[in-house]
Amino acid sequence: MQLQWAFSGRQIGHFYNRWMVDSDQLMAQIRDWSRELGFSQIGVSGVDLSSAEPGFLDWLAKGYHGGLHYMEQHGLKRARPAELLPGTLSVITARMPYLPHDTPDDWAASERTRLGRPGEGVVSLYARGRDYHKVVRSRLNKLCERIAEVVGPFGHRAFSDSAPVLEKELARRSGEGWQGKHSLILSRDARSMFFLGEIYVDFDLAPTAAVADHCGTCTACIDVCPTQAIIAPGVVDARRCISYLTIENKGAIPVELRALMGNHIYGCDDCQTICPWNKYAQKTEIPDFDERSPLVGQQLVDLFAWDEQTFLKRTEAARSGASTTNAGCATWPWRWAMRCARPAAKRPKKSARSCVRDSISPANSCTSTSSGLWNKIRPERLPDKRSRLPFQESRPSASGRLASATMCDSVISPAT
Ligand code: B12
Ligand code: SF4
Ligand code: SF4
Repeated sequence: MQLQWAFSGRQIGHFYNRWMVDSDQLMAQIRDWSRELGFSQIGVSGVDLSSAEPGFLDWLAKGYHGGLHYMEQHGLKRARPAELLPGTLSVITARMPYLPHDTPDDWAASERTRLGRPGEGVVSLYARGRDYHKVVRSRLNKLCERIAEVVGPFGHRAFSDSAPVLEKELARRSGEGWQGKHSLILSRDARSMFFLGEIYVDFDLAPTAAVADHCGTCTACIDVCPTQAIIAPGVVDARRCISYLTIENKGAIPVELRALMGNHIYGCDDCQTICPWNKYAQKTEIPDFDERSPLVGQQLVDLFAWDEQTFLKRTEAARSGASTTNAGCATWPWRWAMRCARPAAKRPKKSARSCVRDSISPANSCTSTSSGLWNKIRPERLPDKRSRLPFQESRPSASGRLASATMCDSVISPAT
């Protein structure tokens, strides 16, 4: 569709030869393009997020960010788009579903049954495909190219968990969904299994309206959280969240939380799989989010037993772009075991066998796990030679949030 140039309606600042583009028409066009690119909704937010600042500051002041230092490093720039990228007048928000197209309808229940199999290591759904930071941002950049074809060159930057951006607040106020009691954004049509992304633009667009909260009296996510990380509706203490503990935590996992973590080895979806809205969560047609990782359904004892060669072979696909770690999947349970055994360990100096043995020793309190997870691990089955696995801390995304192979945002880096 060719856009018509007009002087009417809300108008944008960048244009060819002083002609102006009608903002409503432009938005209709952006929505069409975004659907082709795999986004399920586009919204627009203004840049004044001041009403969210006290909540954000309070969250930091209470220390709920734990070791996520990037959350405080840029101060209020996170809530002030025009300070992060001077000249920003509007923010285009987007959401991209990530459940693969062939996900069975009973996916949530079937994910929950994994939690009852203590020998299995459970990797969160969002981490089973390609690195979402790259997928979302590259598609947002394609969207920008199309916009530029119509409006001419314009100032912009695309983000998806790649810079100090208050993504949920931008999504909430632009109507991508409401903020659930688990603090994530969910909507009536997509539910919550989607990623968020934004484009900061230097022209003015009419904001889209927020939507009403539909949690009602439900408290399922709060009640199910194994570590009671949702300390109040909409407020998560990252220090207790399994996602943080398995991905971000650099030190020892607090003893009192270890047993509660069950068989989660990378991320956690419990507050989403229990959510009644998610029974009909939207799926994606984008093949990038198909399961690439060979870890789904894997037994922990087998993961521990992999030698380097097996590890390299089996994670070949995953290592070339999974949203897990560039070091490799097999290090996760190792990292976990070693954190239990050797707090603050950077590199393994012990054999796998002795690490796991230490992890499950009574002195380490791991044997108190109610799931019996550690009891299932037989140290005598593990290789006794010194580990040669590429045990390195996964390189963080530009935001430092989720591990990714490369830092995507070269413009605003170091982003957070
Ligand atoms: C830090 C972070 C984490 C931390 C902290 C989580 C958190 N809730 O803040 C940890 C490591 C624990 C984490 C985990 C996960 N994360 Co995360 N994370 C982020 C990150 C980088 C920043 C979030 C943030 O700004 N937190 C700061 C606090 C202050 O913000 P807030 O939680 O919205 O707090 C507000 C509310 O508490 C509100 N408030 C106060 N009172 C009340 C009362 C009510 C009723 C309500 C509703 C709100 C409310 O005020 C606060 C200030 O505005 C974003 C990416 C980004 N740049 O935004 C991804 C992001 C939020 N994460 C995401 C995902 C997918 C996850 C996981 C599902 C991954 C997984 N499967 O393991 C889990 C989910 C855990 C959970 N229940 O939150 C997605 C969420 C997509 C969505 N649908 O919303 C994001 C947006 C990344 C992306 N680009 O897609 N994450
Ligand atoms: S991701 Fe898991 S640990 Fe974190 S708040 Fe949700 S249920 Fe709790
Ligand atoms: S589980 Fe219930 S309270 Fe939690 S987000 Fe879903 S509807 Fe809201």
